[in-house]
Amino acid sequence: MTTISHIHARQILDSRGNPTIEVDVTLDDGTFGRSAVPSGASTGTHEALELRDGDKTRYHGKDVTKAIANVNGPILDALKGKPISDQRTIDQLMLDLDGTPNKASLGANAILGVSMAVCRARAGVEHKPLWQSLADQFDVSTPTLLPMPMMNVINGGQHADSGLSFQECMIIPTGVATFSEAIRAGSEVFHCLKTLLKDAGYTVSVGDEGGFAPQVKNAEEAFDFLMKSIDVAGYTGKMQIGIDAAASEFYKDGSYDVDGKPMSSSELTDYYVSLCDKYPLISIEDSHSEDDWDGFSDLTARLGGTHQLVGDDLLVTNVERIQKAIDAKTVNSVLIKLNQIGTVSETVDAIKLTQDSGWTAVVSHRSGETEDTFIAHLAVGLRTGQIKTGSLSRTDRVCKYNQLLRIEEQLGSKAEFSSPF
Ligand code: 2PG
Ligand code: MG
Repeated sequence: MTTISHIHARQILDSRGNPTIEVDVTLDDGTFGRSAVPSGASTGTHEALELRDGDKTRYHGKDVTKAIANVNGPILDALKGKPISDQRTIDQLMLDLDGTPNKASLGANAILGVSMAVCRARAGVEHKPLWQSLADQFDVSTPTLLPMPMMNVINGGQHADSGLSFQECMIIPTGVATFSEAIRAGSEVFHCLKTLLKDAGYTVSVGDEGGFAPQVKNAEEAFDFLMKSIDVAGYTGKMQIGIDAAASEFYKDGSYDVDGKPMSSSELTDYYVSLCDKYPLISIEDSHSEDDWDGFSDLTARLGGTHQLVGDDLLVTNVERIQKAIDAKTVNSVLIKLNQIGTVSETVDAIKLTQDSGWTAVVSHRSGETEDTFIAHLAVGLRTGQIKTGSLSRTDRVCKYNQLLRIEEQLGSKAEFSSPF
C-alpha cells in the first residue's frame, strides 16, 4: 500500500501578492502531489481559521510561516508512513491533531494544503486525472458533467475600487451547448463590454477577479452595460446574469448601504425582487448579511421557486450551517470553497449534503488565487454542474477555465453540459 514518505510546505505568493502556502507530498514510490491554498478578501466570520503570523514588519503581517511550520513539523510527524488509500482517514488525522472546531491551532491553510496535495499524489499513483480520482474516491459514478461557468466581468465590493456595492456581476451562458462554447461566449461578451465601457469614458483596468471595475453609479448601470454587451456580442436570450452581493460587506448596525442608499433588510429584499423583474438576473449570492437569516428566508420565500439563491458567507461550506439552512429553507444553493472548511473530505460532505437535499452546489475560487486548478477537477469529479472562478482575464482565473477545456477534450463524446437554470 502506498504511504506518505515526506511532506514539505513553502511560502509562495497569491494573485494579490500576499503570502500563501504551497505543499508538496511525496509518496514512498516516489509519486508526488502539489497544491497551493487560496485566500479570500470578503471572508465570512464563520470560516475556518486562516493562520497568518501577524508580524507587521514582514509582509504587513500576512506571513504564513507558522502554518508552514505546522505542516513541516507536527503534520508531517502525524502523517509520515500513513497509507493514502482513504482521504477521509488522512483528513481526520489532521483534524484530531488540530483539536479545535475551526482549525485554529494548525490553521485551515496548513491542513487544506496537505489535504489537496494528498489527493493529487493519489491521482498520480492511480495514473488517473484528478477529477477521475476524486470521483472514484468519493463514489461519483458519472463524472462527465462540465460545470456552467459564472463569469464575474464587473468587480465591486472588496475586490475593486469601482465603488459598486455588489461585489460581483456575472454572466451565465445558459443558452449554449458545450463548455467550450460557454467560454467563447464569455470571452466575446467580455471584450464587447470592454469596448462599451471605454466608449462611455470608463476605465477598463481590472479588479481582483479579472473583471472590469468601472466607477458606475449603481448596480442598474452595471447591469445595463452587461445587457448591452450581451446584445452586441450576439448572445441575447442565451446569456443571463448573476450577482454575488456579498452583503455582509455593506451591512452595518442593522442597515444596508447599497450604492449610497440606506436600506432595511426587507427593503433590500424588495430591491432584489425589482432587479429580477427588470433583468434576467437568475442567481443571487449572499443577498443579505451572514447572520441575517430572516432576510435570506424572506427572499427565498419570494424568489426561491424561480431563482438560485446562494449562501456563501452565510454557510461557509460547513455541514452544520448547511443543514440548518436546509431545515429553515433559508436559501436553495450553496457556494463551495475548500478553504472555508479546510479539508477535501469535509468539502465533499458539504457538496453531497447540498446535492442530496435537491439544492445546487457552486464550486468557487477565492479572490486571492494561485495557479492551482484543483477546483476545476472538484467541479467535474463531484458533478456539481456549476463553477464560479472569475472573469476571462488574469491567469489566476482563466487557468481554471483552461483546465476545464482540457477535461472537456479528455471526456470527448462523453462530455455533458447543460444549464442548471
Ligand atoms: C466570494 C469570493 C469569491 P472572497 O465572496 O464569493 O468570489 O470572494 O474570496 O474575497 O471571499
Ligand atoms: Mg461570495
